[in-house]
Amino acid sequence: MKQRLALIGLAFLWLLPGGHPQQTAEDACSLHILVPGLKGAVGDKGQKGGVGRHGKVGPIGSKGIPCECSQLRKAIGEMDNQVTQLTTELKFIKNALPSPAAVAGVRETDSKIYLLVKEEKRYVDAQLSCQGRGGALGMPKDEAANGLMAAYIAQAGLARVFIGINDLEREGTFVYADRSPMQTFSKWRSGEPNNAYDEEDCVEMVASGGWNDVACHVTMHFLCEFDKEHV
Ligand code: GN1
Ligand code: CA
Ligand code: CA
Repeated sequence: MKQRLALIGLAFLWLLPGGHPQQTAEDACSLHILVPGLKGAVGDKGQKGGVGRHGKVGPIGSKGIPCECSQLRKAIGEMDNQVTQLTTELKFIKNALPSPAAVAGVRETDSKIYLLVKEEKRYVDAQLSCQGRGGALGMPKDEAANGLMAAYIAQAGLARVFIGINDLEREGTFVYADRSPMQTFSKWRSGEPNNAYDEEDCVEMVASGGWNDVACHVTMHFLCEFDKEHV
């Protein structure tokens, strides 16, 4: 943080009138190049500001002191990326974690964030809760996602959680909560899905990562997932 402030300060110093009297309007460091970027990065209004973008790269200065703009621009670009990442994370924290029942910590991949919610809910209410936080019930679509979710459940000391898979619409045809069809990947436990008592249309994941169809009206903890792009 200190380093970032120092960089912002440095960028401002660079912009102060009279700081570099030798520079001409043609210099690559001219104001219109740097100001938009800085505005976005500093953003005094917070919420709406979003991330600043740099102006177009200007012409290379041909005389006067050697321009350090490429370094500054690189530094600002890096700050820009950090701001983007922090904005995403903050947005997620604000939207997804107001509930004290959410267990400590989340798990993430490059594209998703997973959140285990330690509230016992029926399947539909669990899905609504995830949606209310900006996500959906976790949908393990490959081995990696399934393994990550299973490890998360096990580390939290839970035995089972609802995940986003069901055959509510058509008995025996399981789909993900986003309505996408099951592809080649699945992780049914041996003998599942069995539609026991003729009433199992929702799916739990147990700590070892296996899936079992269960009744949708039972209550249990659940695991939400969030697209990093959309939090
Ligand atoms: C459980 O109630 P029981 O033991 O017959 C489970 C079923 C599984 C079954 C596997 C509510 O059924 O979904 O298919 O074990 N039911 C519940 O043996 O967890
Ligand atoms: Ca069923
Ligand atoms: Ca079952």
